[in-house]
Amino acid sequence: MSEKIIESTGLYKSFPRKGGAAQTATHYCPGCGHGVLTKLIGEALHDLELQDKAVLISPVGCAVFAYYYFDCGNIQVPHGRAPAVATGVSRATDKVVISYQGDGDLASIGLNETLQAANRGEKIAVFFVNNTVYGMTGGQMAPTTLVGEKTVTCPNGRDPMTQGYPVHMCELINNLKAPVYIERVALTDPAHVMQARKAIRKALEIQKEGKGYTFVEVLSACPTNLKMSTTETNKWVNEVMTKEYPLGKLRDNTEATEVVRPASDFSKEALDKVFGAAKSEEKAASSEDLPDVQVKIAGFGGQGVLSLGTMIAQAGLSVGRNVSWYPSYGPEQRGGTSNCSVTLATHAIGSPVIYRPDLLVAMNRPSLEKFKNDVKPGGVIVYDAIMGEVEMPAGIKGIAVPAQQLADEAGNPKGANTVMFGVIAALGVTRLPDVAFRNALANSFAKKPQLIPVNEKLLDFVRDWAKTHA
Ligand SMILES: Cc1ncc(C[n+]2csc(CCOP(=O)(O)OP(=O)(O)O)c2C)c(N)n1
Ligand code: SF4
Repeated sequence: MSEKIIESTGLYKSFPRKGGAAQTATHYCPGCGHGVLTKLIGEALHDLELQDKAVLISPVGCAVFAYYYFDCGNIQVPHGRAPAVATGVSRATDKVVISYQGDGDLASIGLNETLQAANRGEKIAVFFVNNTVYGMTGGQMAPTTLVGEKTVTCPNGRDPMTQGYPVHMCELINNLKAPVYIERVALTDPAHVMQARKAIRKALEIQKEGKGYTFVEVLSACPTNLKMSTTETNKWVNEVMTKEYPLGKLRDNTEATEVVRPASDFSKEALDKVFGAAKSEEKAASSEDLPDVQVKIAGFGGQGVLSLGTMIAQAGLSVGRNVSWYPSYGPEQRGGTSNCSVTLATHAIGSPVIYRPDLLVAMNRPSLEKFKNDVKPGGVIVYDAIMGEVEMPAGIKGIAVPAQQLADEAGNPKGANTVMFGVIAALGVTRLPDVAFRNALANSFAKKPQLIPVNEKLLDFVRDWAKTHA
């Protein structure tokens, strides 16, 4: 009698991990469904000639090392983020995209992304390993844990009164219009494995044809966390788990589905158009080739740190510089630390992150201490004089500004921020002309135009102060 043996041809021949010795066994526990599913997908990729065309997204969970096994394109992504990454790859390329996920990954931390990707009908084959627990982290309760099933986080068994009911992913997804194919299978014995094999191949064929979203849920044994033998676990899946999660095809719209969505245009020309790159290159070519200027402004939330940064960025924008403004603040509405980074450049800006500012504006002492050693040699630190004695790093010029006092003296007690803005204008570090600062003021107070002349007056007052003090 001839016997069909599933060949693991779509997998690497051996699996050397982290530069260690080559292994021919996976890292999965004996009897684990992941190992069987890996072989089935590998075999299908090979038989359908998809290895060069497929990108497999591996999750966080026991399948995190899938990229050591599948001989195709591989990406490993953060917990629950596979549908988002799969969407990107699927839309940007003509690849067959596979999202391989466990129940914690897909139905808990990644539930929203899962449903949204299914609802959008992304061209992705999702293989969902439902083993009713968080396997990798030691068997915590998962969204799919059965009522009464004991796990390390529900040692008395899942109680729906406190932990809710098991989540049925196939049925949830079957409520959405877009998916093309939905089936639930099991990996418990040869007959079920053969049915799973068919479903996997079907899902990948649909991807090969570019028809749309497919979802195959795979009931899978985790003998390690269920604390049973492989035979007992498989029996449990067949006899207990399938009562909660009935096997079978929930939808097959393959025949009725046409390939409708055109491939997205991710050509360089199209992307340049979206991001205005061509325009910015033109602008750069016609501008004076000034070096980049990087400014960091830091203080507490509520001190106008972010708006001061916005004003500097607006000043740059108004005279045709490329600018970036990059805020960073804590979760508190008020009082937490807050800073922003502003880059003014002639050419396109690659990253808004600043490590070595030319100018630091420090609104309080903790911010000054935190960032003062980052300032470039020859750079400037402007700080609020209220801090008192301050030690400057070697080669850095420090300017103490009595911001509130100057604002009061100028008859504009709410203008401490404009004082700092005026000092920055007077220093010339930003290499922006005077008109740029006036433009930014006008822009900032556009909704209260009566405040524009008041603040322009303050700007002039500060400029005079800076001539003698800075
Ligand atoms: C953002 C984040 N949260 C939590 C974790 C911890 N973590 C690692 S794997 C995992 C659960 C995986 O369970 P499942 O998706 O069911 O996969 P299995 O291991 O059972 O195959 C968790 C919570 C993490 N790595 N990252
Ligand atoms: S812990 Fe469970 S899911 Fe993870 S490899 Fe072992 S048997 Fe498989």
